[in-house]
Amino acid sequence: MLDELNEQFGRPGVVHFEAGTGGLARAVISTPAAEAHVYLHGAHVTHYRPAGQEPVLFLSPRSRFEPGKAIRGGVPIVFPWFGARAGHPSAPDHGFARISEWAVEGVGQSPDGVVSLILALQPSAATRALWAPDFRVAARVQIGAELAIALEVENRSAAAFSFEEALHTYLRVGDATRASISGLEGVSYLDKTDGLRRKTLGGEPFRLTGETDRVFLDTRGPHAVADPALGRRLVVEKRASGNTVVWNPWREKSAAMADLGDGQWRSMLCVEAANVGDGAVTLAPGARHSMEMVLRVARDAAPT
Ligand code: TA6
Repeated sequence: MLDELNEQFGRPGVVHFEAGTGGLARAVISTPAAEAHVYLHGAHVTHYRPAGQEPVLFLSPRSRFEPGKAIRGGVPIVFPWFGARAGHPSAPDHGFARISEWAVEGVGQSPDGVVSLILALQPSAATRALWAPDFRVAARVQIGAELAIALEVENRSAAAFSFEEALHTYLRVGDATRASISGLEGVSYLDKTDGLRRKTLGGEPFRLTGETDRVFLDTRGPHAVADPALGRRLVVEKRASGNTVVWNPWREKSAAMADLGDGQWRSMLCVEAANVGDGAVTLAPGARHSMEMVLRVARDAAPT
């Protein structure tokens, strides 16, 4: 399979396909602007490092890389439901997209050097056993001075369907206890650590002080994560996403996560472009919806 992928989509010195961790197939992208890894498993971006910067995405050193299992870190694609699926206790958390094998549909490079990969997921017996509608999901990953991921969902059924989605981005930070997020001031959220109670953030940038699991409502971003430990700010811009999820399991919960490991919680901060809950998307037959997240290291001064 790798030979065929390299024959059809490889670009010498820029994009090649290889067996990655666990033997899972991945695209390795290398340009003067950035490098990245994209696994066909889950269309999962696991690594993105702009030139001259530390990696921007966190990847757990204990992550599993196995068929049917989610990779812990990078940008998991959550579709067609978020979290546990109500009424289906045996359904995989966060849907089946991130544990499915996606097909490479195209690889390109623009004149300015930005590399684009298109991966697609269509129904299989495994997905139909979980979710009946006929669909096509395409992930467009663009690697350059910014990382852009667009998730386009098409309804190929004869009836409308609703879905939830998230780009469950694990940002790499030097120390989550010192980081802060701006762009959420005054935004209401559901607090999953407190019985989904609806609350409103204050007027200051949001600093995490413990386990954090919040679904922010009706926020278009952009959000900026100030990371004084690494002396940088990460900017997350969104398009067609009304929710932002912020998550860090913190000390106790992460110690119980076999694929995360002690202390790793300090190096990660999930800021997720999403459409979930009341923000779920409903598509008429033949309709499409595209949500996008653009991630970059701010060029301005180091955070205060
Ligand atoms: O996005 C936050 C969240 O829904 C948390 O509640 C936590 O479950 C996290 O996702 C990780 O989920 P996972 O299935 O990847 O362990």
